[in-house]
Amino acid sequence: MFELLKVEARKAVKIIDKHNFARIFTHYDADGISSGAIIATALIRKGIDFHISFLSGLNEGVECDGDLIIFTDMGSGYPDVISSIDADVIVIDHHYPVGKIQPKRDFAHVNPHLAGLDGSFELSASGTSFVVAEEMGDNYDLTAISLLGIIGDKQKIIGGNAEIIRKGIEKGFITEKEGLRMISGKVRDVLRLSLEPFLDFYSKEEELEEFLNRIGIEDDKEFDELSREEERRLANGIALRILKMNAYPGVFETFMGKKFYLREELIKNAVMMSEVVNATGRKSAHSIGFAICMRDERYLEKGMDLWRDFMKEIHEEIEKRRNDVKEGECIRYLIMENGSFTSPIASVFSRYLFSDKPFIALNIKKDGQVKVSARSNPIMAERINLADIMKEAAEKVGGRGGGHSVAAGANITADKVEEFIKEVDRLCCI
Ligand SMILES: [Mn+2]
Repeated sequence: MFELLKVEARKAVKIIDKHNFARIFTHYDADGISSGAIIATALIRKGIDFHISFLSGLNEGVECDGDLIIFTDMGSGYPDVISSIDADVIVIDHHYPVGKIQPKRDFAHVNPHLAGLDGSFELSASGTSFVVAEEMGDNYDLTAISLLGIIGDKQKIIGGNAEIIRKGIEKGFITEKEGLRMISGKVRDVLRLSLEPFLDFYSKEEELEEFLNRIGIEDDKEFDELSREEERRLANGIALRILKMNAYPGVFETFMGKKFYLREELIKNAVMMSEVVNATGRKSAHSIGFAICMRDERYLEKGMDLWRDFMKEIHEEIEKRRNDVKEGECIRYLIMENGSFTSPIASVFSRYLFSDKPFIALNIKKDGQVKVSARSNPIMAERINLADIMKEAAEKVGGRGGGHSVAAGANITADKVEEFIKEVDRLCCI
């Protein structure tokens, strides 16, 4: 199924082979960090040096040093930035391509959307990076790392993703088990801290105790050591709780069914590793997540600490902000000033607490810039494409926007917030 994508991947490898140094720029989330780690590992194995940087986006352009620039999990949405680079360039991305890239030198654009594949749900940037790595040598162990981006971007285990996981299982680097695809730890901590699913137990200790009593599971048992029968009872309890929350029913497939363990990695539970890597990115400690993906044990403990801090902060932020959500005609939105973690908050709110309309989170930063995260779900996406809406509404107020149909973003300025929201609401009503 990757044939067309592989043609472009081979073109990328040909370009790589001309160089002995690569400058990598990647996105700072779990998909971006794992994509960067996959390409970096494949380069090292070919004796090619690299220097990697983690970016939140390409809005401010990028300072390129070197003769070979590789972008992962970004680039497809910024044809002007890519076209302006005077070096060989490779873009490995799964965001919907916009405009036309006019490269100055050698160029390869490895993107599932350009190869007849679905990049929104069926192939992540990390999976696309693996397709390139596979063309570079015996890199099957990296299937495990690509799983982190698949989970981090909440993609589905179908299509290209399923194909890569199947390869990882076949080569023995990934094991698959029936069960709940959730984080590791004591049952009580997992249920309190989990964001996928979000169970709303964070400061409801008594409710949690009662919940566990009712289904007959001890709260200090290790989640990964539950018997199948216990896990089945827990799954039922969780399903009921989520249904009562008014969550989007499609959330179930992100955590029910199969769980994955990674043979060679520092963290065995794939969801846990994805979350730890994601947390390091959100806490501006990307290199720690990157080092964990590169199997450098020295950074594991620091990564776990960052994850615990991140969990605490995000749950506190959720509790603080949930009463500030406003309702428009066809959207719900939240305006924060100097808030933290705009996009994870938008994910939890849109999937679990306010799932009936597209959800827009706006974070006004001190410098007057506003980061916007927009979220919907596949049912709404049949009618409205948030990537288009973010682009159109942002451009109307002099900003930029884009992304995926169900998860998009924009950057605007603080004085335009009201006008922007009105325009987004109008576009979502059409
Ligand atoms: Mn991604």
